[in-house]
Amino acid sequence: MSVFVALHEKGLPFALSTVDLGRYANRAQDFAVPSLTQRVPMLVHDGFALSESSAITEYLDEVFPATPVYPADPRVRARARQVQAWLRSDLMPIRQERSTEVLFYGPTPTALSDAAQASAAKLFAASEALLAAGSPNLFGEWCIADMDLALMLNRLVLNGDPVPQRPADYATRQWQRPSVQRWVALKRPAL
Ligand SMILES: N[C@@H](CCC(=O)N[C@@H](CS)C(=O)NCC(=O)O)C(=O)O
Repeated sequence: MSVFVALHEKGLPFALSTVDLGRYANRAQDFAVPSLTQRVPMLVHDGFALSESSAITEYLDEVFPATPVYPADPRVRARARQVQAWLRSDLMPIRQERSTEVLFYGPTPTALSDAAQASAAKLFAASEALLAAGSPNLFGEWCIADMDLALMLNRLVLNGDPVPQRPADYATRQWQRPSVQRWVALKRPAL
């Protein structure tokens, strides 16, 4: 999702090709070899293949700098990368109990476990600390880390789980962004 959103924000034309993970298409030679990691997403640009979403969005910003998706200031950019790296490596109970199916197919009635509630408390604390009162974005101008943080928060917001007002409002606003809505509106196979 973050690569798709970054490409749209940057106004770069691209073709989207889906990989059937359920049938292990990521393990087939034509994907496994260029991706190195056998994981989606993978970008192929002029014969250069790259997987891992934040590596891809950082590459895109360096090669196509006209419309950046990362902040310009080194420390603010580092903070944005910190947020992305954290969201990709922590909060596993939320990711398991509120999978992206909640976002793109509908809510689940299962209550959050204690572990997921502890992860949620950590997510809310960081979000409250990062979001200044009334700020629509994390760091002034919108950046790709806004999409990542909103996605994590919306695993809870869109499921109807309790979320403090400021992060909830932020996540709801971020979800309306046209590039994000393009991803939300993509046609998906039935579960
Ligand atoms: N941190 C990686 C996560 C990528 C990832 O977890 N991809 C999953 C699908 S969401 C995948 O390809 N799973 C297949 C597998 O690992 O075999 C990124 O941001 O690109």
